[in-house]
Amino acid sequence: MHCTVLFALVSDGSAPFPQGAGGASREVMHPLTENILRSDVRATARACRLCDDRVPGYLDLLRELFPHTGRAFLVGVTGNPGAGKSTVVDRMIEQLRKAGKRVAVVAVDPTSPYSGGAILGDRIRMQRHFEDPEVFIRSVATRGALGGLSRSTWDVVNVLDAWGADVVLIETVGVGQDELEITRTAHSTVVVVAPGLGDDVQANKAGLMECADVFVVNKADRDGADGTVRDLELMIALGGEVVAAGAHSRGHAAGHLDLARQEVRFSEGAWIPPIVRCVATRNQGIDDLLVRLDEHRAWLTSPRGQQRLAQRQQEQLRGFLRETLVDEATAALGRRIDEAAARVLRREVDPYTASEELVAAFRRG
Ligand SMILES: Nc1nc2c(ncn2[C@@H]2O[C@H](COP(=O)(O)OP(=O)(O)OP(=O)(O)O)[C@@H](O)[C@H]2O)c(=O)[nH]1
Ligand SMILES: [Mg+2]
Repeated sequence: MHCTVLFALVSDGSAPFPQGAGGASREVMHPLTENILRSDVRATARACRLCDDRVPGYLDLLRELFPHTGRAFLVGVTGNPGAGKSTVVDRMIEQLRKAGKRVAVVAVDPTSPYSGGAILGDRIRMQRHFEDPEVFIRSVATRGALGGLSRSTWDVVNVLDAWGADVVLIETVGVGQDELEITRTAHSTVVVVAPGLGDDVQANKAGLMECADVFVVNKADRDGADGTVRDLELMIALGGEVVAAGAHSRGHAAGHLDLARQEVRFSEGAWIPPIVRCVATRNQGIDDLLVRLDEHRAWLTSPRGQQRLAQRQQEQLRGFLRETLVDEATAALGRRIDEAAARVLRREVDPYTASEELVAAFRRG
């Protein structure tokens, strides 16, 4: 299939996301801001490092950049370890570059034991793009207690948005709460599944699978791809209501899905995740994937899509708030937290009362 659409919505400037005001009224304070806005790659890389390490002043930089963000289309690419996410991302970069788009990739480095060394592999795979000044590839490391992974990722995404990325691809392994949070807050989420992982489809239904705006059944050159597509169709259908038998057509955002001649109807205006077969290693199906993402991006402008964007924003802000509150409370309470834990251990107080007392102490300041 030849791809004709390729993010038309990106290029015609009619992005469904509220745009920044341009920040003209504020005096530029941070030395990096101007260079990032001029798309200087070195300044952008430096800003990412400042955000990673939370070097004092990094928040001022992010505040200054914010009015210049909101233009990039943020696409999460997630899925089980080894499903082919990086290969898909690599091909997406290639296609988007052909269409003249500026692309950023944020690879969220998992500490998961499945994926030791994944980033090195990713780097080698994406090596050919490193020379291209219109492609920016960055990994975000999991740093345990030092700030949330989700926050760090969004800090970097915002820097890359300000740098001028048309599309930011965020690769995460779909395990762990943080990663799900990241995935849920992208504009569109691609869940990559490989054949032979049928049980995983079931196991992950509650978390990962619910995030999907588009499914990719990758490694379609392998046995079992049809079965995986059927499993996914079934799973998607469970979200709808079977209303009639005998329908043949299969629409994406059309409000119905034909499943073994059972027509399944979805609520008005709902987005039904399409399933795209890919052989990423052979560059098959990637153009179709980009078309589906384009469609999803268009859907985001619909009333239901706008609701989804609002929900995304609420979730993201709640996450930021949670983190800010915890950081502030932890810093303010200092040793009192450990002291309270010791008292609970000695059974002098129950943990419920202890945490209420800590909150009260924090409130008193
Ligand atoms: N047969 C086949 N192999 C593929 C395909 N796509 C990727 N692979 C191979 O699958 C392996 C894993 O691919 P990656 O792209 O690293 O997968 P990933 O999901 O990014 O892996 P992690 O980041 O480690 O979770 C590599 O050896 C790829 O060459 C495909 O379409 N067909
Ligand atoms: Mg990978």
